[in-house]
Amino acid sequence: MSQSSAPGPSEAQDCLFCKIVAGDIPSRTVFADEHAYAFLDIAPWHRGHTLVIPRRHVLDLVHGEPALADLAPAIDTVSRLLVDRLGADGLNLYSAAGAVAGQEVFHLHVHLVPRYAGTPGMR
Ligand code: DGP
Repeated sequence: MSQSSAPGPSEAQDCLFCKIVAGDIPSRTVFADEHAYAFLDIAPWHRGHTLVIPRRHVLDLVHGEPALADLAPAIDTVSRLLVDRLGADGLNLYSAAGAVAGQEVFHLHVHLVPRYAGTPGMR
């Protein structure tokens, strides 16, 4: 049982986050490396809420070729950067795989959400 991560042409062309990676839709860059791009979420749950995505189109954590390893260095770097620079007290890491799990944009993304003492729950 295997699934390709290669999208059909229309799937990648229509993908919001592929357009952000390509620079066709503006975003606020937090970090970038060879495999990953990190940018501020447009609707932050808390200050500094950042999305880390693979440059290549992968649907989610469980559909398509595994890509989490591509994101690991960026996740390590951005998590520490957010906490250090923003003075956060902690951080949540979250990723939805599939509409049933709450995924709304179907290009793998990891939410990094800085947390501040005295603020309410995750969303
Ligand atoms: P999810 O619900 O887990 O699929 O998260 C999708 C996130 O993507 C959501 O928190 C809002 C964010 N988002 C949607 N459209 C845009 C956009 O055009 N720019 C940015 N920066 N973030 C977006």
